[in-house]
Amino acid sequence: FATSTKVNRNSRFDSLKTNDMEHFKSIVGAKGVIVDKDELVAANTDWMHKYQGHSQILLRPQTTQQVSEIITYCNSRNLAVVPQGGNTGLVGGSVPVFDEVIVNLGAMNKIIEFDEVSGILVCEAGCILENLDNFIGGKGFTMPLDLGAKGSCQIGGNVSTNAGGLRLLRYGSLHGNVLGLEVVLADGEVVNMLGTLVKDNTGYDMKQLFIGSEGTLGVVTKVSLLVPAKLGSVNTAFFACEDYTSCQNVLKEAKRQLGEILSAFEFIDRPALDMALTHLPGTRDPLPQSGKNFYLLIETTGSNETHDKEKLDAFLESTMEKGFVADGVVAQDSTQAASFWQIREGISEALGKAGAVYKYDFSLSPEHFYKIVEDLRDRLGSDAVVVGYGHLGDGNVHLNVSAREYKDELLEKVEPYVFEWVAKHKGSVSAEHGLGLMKPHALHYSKSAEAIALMERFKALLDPKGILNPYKVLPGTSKTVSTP
Ligand code: FAD
Ligand code: 2HG
Ligand code: ZN
Repeated sequence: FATSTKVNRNSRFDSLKTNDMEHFKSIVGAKGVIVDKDELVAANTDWMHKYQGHSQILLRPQTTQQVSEIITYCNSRNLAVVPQGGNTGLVGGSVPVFDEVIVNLGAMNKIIEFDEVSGILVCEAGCILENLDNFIGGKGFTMPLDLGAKGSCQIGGNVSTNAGGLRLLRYGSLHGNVLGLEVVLADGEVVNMLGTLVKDNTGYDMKQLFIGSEGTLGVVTKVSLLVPAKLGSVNTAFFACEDYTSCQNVLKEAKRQLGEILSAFEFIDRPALDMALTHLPGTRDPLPQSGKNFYLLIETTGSNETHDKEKLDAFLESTMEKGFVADGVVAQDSTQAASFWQIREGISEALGKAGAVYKYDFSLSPEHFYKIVEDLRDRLGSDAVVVGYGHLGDGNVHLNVSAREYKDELLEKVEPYVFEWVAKHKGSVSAEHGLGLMKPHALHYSKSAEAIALMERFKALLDPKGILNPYKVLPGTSKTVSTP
């Protein structure tokens, strides 16, 4: 295990006692209190196997009332808590750092209601994203977000990280799609903000504070969402480009030529493609003859198959004529389309198989999106493989550094270099994965000292004892750090 953030256990928190176990059993029943070693190892370990906590207990509440009773008790006993969903987070936020009580929402997985006219879904926080998509898919709708972790991540985790994903370009962020939340605060109070209205300007929009707060301000127990209609015509293409400037030109053209049917615009550089081809069984290079360094996965979603397919074919032709695209293929069926997506969605898994990986998730202007990858590659030379991929349509680059093993000397060459680079070019040190345990110390690269101080005031107001997901998100030292 290798973490870049070193923190000390806060002595303000008490440790778990036998009496606590008994009390938790009285709330969630014996079945809801997990102390099995294997289950605890899994819940203490993050998806990358990079962060590991030492919690002795995992609780599985089945109702909001139980969550409230758990949190009320933990607050009174000074026991720190980690809210946990599918544990697919990529910044060490979903696992304990020390012995925090893990509260996993997985047993709260009921769909409460779905309105087939408005497309408004209300469900419990522990519903798995893919299950929700399958449920509403049968009724002609689709979830507004899609990501590689859809088979395990929970909607409460998605909301708490403000997950972006592969179709944000089309459907927008959860700050727009979430209509309401039910949240349990650090003192156990249940706050009902579970509105089901698209428009509601009555007072402050308090739910927004919890979207992306990574479990530090409250436990999300229910979610209400506006979901779009599932359209019948989906077309997918894989393009190869000579250079990065061409990729930008293709994006400019896509916005105009594909316009309202554009649903994904994903970028993959050659080393990222090679990672997938090397480590994911069954993958094949979609354009084996091209041998280029830059690839784009473009998807359209619309309602008229003939019209949409014609548009995408014409788009490929015109971007090739203009010299922006060197080679391209439009998927002939859903199997071929799935094979393109398997590559794009599988890059994280492939990197995990390749060895140690340092992950960065930056927002940058299109001009700087790839420059950071090139600069870091030059800087590291043969010390590591630097790959670049991500959501080019949203200006979100996933810069990953792959090495045989975790080494402090390598990390010191990467950080703070990349954070300083991003700050200098007015980007964000986290576009979508959040800060978790990995990046609280880097928050100041993207937010002013005043903004961080205001965040700390909200935290102190909502969680005065700091029991909710301690050591995560906020640096706790904002008064001493200076803005870049
Ligand atoms: P967890 O990992 O369990 O938790 C994440 C954070 O939310 C933690 O801080 C946790 O404390 C908190 N939390 C979880 N549930 C609750 C709750 N009910 N109430 C309060 N706090 C809670 N992210 C993107 O944005 N875009 C992507 O494209 C994307 N792709 C991914 C692909 C893969 C293969 C993987 C492994 C991850 C990917 N992610 C992506 C990371 C992403 O953050 C998560 O997959 C997802 O949003 C987390 O949901 P989860 O249920 O697993 O939450
Ligand atoms: C993606 O877009 C995810 O595939 C994961 O956000 C990115 O692993 C990563 O760095
Ligand atoms: Zn992503």
